[in-house]
Amino acid sequence: MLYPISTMSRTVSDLNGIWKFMVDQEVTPIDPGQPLPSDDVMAVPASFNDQTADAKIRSHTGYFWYQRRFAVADVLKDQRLVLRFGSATHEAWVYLNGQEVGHHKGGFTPFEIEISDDLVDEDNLLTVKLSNILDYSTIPVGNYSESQDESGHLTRKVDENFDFFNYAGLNRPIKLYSTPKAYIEDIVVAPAVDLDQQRADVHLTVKNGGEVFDEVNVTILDQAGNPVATGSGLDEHLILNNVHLWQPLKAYLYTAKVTGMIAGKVVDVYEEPFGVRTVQVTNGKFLINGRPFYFKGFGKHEDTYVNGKGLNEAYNVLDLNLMKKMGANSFRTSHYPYSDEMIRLCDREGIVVIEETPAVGLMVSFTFDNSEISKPGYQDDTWKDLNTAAAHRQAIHEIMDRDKNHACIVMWSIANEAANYSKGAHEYFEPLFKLARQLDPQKRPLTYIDLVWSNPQSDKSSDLLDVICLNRYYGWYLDTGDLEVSERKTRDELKAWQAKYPDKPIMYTEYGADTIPGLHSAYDEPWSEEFQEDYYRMNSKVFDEIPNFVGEQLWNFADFQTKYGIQRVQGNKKGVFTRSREPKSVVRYLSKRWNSIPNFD
Ligand code: BDP
Repeated sequence: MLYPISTMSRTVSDLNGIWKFMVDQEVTPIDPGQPLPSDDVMAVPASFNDQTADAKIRSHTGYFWYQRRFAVADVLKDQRLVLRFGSATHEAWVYLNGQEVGHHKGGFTPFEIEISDDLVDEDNLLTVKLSNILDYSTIPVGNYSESQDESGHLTRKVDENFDFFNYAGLNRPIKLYSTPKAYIEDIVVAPAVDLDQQRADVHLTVKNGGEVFDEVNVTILDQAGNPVATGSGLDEHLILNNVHLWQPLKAYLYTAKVTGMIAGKVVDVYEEPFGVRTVQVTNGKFLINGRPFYFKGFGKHEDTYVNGKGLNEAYNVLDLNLMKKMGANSFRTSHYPYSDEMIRLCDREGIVVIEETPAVGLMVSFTFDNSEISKPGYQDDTWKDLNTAAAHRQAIHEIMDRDKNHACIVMWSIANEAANYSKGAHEYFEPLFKLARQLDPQKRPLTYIDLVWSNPQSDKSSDLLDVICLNRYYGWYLDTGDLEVSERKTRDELKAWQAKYPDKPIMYTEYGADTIPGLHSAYDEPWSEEFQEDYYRMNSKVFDEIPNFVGEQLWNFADFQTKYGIQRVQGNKKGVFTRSREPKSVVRYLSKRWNSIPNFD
């Protein structure tokens, strides 16, 4: 799927702004062809939850509606017109002038609807019904229940099986774009690089949609806009000599300019930026451009005040600037694919990304008692009760479709903290890994992220992973406050992983301690800023002893909102920045450490 851009053959209009909004009480049926019977409004893109002063609307679970009007300029009427939702969380039914024109399930990936035939001349009514229901068939996974009071009123409830607020709505931009009737539908860029010869063979595949071009030309432009290679056809190999590599924190982007022609005339033009780099896992190292790379950075969230999970580009820019200042080079899109805009920004800024599917909460019976888990044949109900495989496959398809060309993405995470320790995990994950390997034109490494109970003995499917990625909270959830015992456990476990898989790189994808900014303790107690620093120092010390250790991504970049809970104080406080991005004192320690660790060994 191509990102909507304007070129000499394409226009993009923005349908963001203020939309009508209404929570569906499921009492009177809503007619999508009529003005919504509501005076409420919501800004788009943004989650609806934190834009309201009404607690009931904020926590509404079920269905809700958005609506706006738009007109299309006459000059565009003979064009192919496409409505593009950057995301609609989590399920959407789209109506144009009262007719259902599209449906999509999955809250973190874009979808498009061709609407050329459904438009009326002057004033089009666009109505979107959404649902924020999550259950055992969706990713993320939610514990869903319904109850009815005496008057028959239905209450729906989602108890999130994950640790972030279930922000929903039209979270990402809504655009209306035009293409000609013969159009470039997709471009796949797969560069094969000969590092010694500084040469890249860029395999470009172009998909022609609608009417058929009789000629397709491809030009690769360098970063200054000069043509450096040309070719023609839908399936081309273009050679770049003296290739400029895309490097972590030193991005270099080429542009593939594709032109579709009919009868000697240019019909459609699209420009796809791309970087050239190699990614490889070998001998316990993670190589980027042939050199052992060390990940320094974060697990993050799309989470800001008021916008919720809505696109917030100023925060995106600030976050990357704060990362760079700290000497960080990477983050994981925990626990869902982030916006197109963020991924494109990372391409430009040279930030290395591990992109995760929305598969979080694939574990139905979490317990802090792990006495049974390491026994061979351990099984809980997860893989019997969950029915997520179809949604998971769809998410992998959609992520690859959207993000396959991005140089910044160096690895895909298939899931976060699933019950990999339970019998049935291998059967569940094997086909998904196979699918991802088959779909990725750049053949990036694959991983999933392991919960603490998935250890070298208990993890049933770690053989599928290219990199062992661990979320560990020794000293926080386990042996709280005891950093001596935690240091020993951290070391023992990392050594055990390394012994089990001497050729697989190992990294931490989460480790952290909730910290209230401004809370100090002469005894370095948990929740204090002192403890947070001690905790990170302990972990750093052990990391530096493990030969195959290739990276540290801490939890979390910033404090973020969650559901209520006795362990949460207006959200998760493991951020090294507050939710408004003020640094906690540990940022000084981490900046010093990361600025002194090179990106490459
Ligand atoms: C891990 C989860 C993450 C949580 C974190 C925590 O992957 O989403 O926020 O723990 O508890 O289990 O802080």
